[in-house]
Amino acid sequence: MIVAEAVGRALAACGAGTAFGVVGSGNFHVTNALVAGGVRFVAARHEGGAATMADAYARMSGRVGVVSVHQGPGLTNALTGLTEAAKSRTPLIVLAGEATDVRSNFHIDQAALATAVGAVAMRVGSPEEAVSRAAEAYRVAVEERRTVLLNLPLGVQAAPFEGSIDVSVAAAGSSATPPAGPSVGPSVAEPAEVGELARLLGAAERPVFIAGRGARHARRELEELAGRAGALLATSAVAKGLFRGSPWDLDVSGGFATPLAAELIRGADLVVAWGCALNMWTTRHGTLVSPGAKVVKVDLDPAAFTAHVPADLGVAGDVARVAEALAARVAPRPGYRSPEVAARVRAEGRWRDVPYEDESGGGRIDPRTLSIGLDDLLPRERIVAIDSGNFMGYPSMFMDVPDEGGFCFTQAFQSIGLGLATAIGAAIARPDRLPVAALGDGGALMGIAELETVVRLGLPMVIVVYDDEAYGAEVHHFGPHGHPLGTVTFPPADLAAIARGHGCAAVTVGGPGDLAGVAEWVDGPRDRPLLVHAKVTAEHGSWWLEEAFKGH
Ligand SMILES: Cc1ncc(C[n+]2csc(CCOP(=O)(O)OP(=O)(O)O)c2C)c(N)n1
Ligand SMILES: [Mg+2]
Repeated sequence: MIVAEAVGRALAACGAGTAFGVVGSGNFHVTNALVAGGVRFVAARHEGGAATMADAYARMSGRVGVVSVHQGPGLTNALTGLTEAAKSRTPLIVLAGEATDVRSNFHIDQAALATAVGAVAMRVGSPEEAVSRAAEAYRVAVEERRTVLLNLPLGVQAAPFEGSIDVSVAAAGSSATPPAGPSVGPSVAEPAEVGELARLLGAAERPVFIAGRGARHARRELEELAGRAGALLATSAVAKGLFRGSPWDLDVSGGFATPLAAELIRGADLVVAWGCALNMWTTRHGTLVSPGAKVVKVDLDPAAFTAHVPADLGVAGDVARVAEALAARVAPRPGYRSPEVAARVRAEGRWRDVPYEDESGGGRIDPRTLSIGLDDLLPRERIVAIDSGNFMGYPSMFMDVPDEGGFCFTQAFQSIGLGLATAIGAAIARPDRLPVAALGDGGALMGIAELETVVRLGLPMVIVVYDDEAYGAEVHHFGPHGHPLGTVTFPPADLAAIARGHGCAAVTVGGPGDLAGVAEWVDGPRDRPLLVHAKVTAEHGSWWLEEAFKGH
């Protein structure tokens, strides 16, 4: 066995989930060893796609994602996706060949590159540390929720490996730092802050809980506590769906919030953010939190307490455990949960309940009508992935998801072009659900290298392209000021024909009547992915986009 094989075998033995990559000479042996160790490998067509697939897979499966790339350009191609993962604290391991000879065409400072985008850089520096480094990379990914680059120098990779692949011994012997937080460590010791939060919950008339990424595992505990405290429930965009089915679910807080959700959150006298930093998106630049409201944050990372909308009280700990500890200490009270509020949530709690004037016409469909139509047609058991751009709010707001495992939102780096690969990774994590990718024409064409991957893997995916023949975000940003728009507008492209060329089914939608083609696919064998090329109306920009531009 050579070192590359030992690393692959060791990661497989650690329990690594699916691996994604583009194989070249520098990651050939390590990838094959992963496969020999029982890890599924998905070949992407671009390393950027592989990184995003692994990120989405890890988010939706709860397992460590692995990315396998060639040295140099293999890694640079992956960088945007890796940055998104690192910013989102996704547990990911990137295996990269490394040309350490500065005269090599493939040479770059890979460790510096990883560090620059927020990932952790490690290296297998000798055959002796092949297994211990792999085990340490795995531990840091899981326990510290980091994206870890494990560099595999070409010379070391090829050297013979004599040791054993016992990762339990290797992990115990590594110079590991302690785990990052109580989700993997001891239980919450009920610090004074828990008592103070119990007091605040016991006194609040109109409490609202906003759950973020750090609360996606804690629905039961949060619903139990919210029930006692009379709290209404909302989420950040990444945790969309967490409280689906609860009569007190306000859905997403922030730019995507319904008018009713915005009104009720603004009316809160206590906002408790659970694993949620209350950033500008979740709070509309702070305006959703009333100046008179007390703000509490419960988070593994105390740095969150002062970030964005600052907390009056911070409780360090795992969300589920803190909520559990509190439930025993809060006496049941009605709080915000009046019959009037219940009736309003029933009647106005979803975007599709909000009246609007359908602007479809002239061979183009109103993106709201498109999204509602798809919401009606597509099976409920779905997993929705959204790219970035002006269009992004339409599917986020009008397409329902069954729970927090039904929405995958890779938006921490705000890159366009990640949507299709996000949907692939999510689909692999949740084969029981219909994957839906919602893309703009710009993001779709940027990420289109992976369309072949969707077809090759036989994923029953619905890819919806909101085509305005433009970088709509830029058009609506600069157009109103009279700037020339030639750099951000494009001639029509026949995306349906491109999709058919790859082996997809495709339907072009220029009005509500054309959605019949989607219904036909849904009722058929679904043996090929479907691309819905929707020519959307684009007279004006979206309200969430105006929010976005305030943050530039
Ligand atoms: C990688 C990357 N390049 C450029 C941008 C700037 N940008 C933000 S939205 C956008 C337009 C996206 O166009 P499209 O996917 O068609 O969506 P639309 O805005 O038209 O709805 C661009 C270029 C970005 N966020 N990420
Ligand atoms: Mg566009």
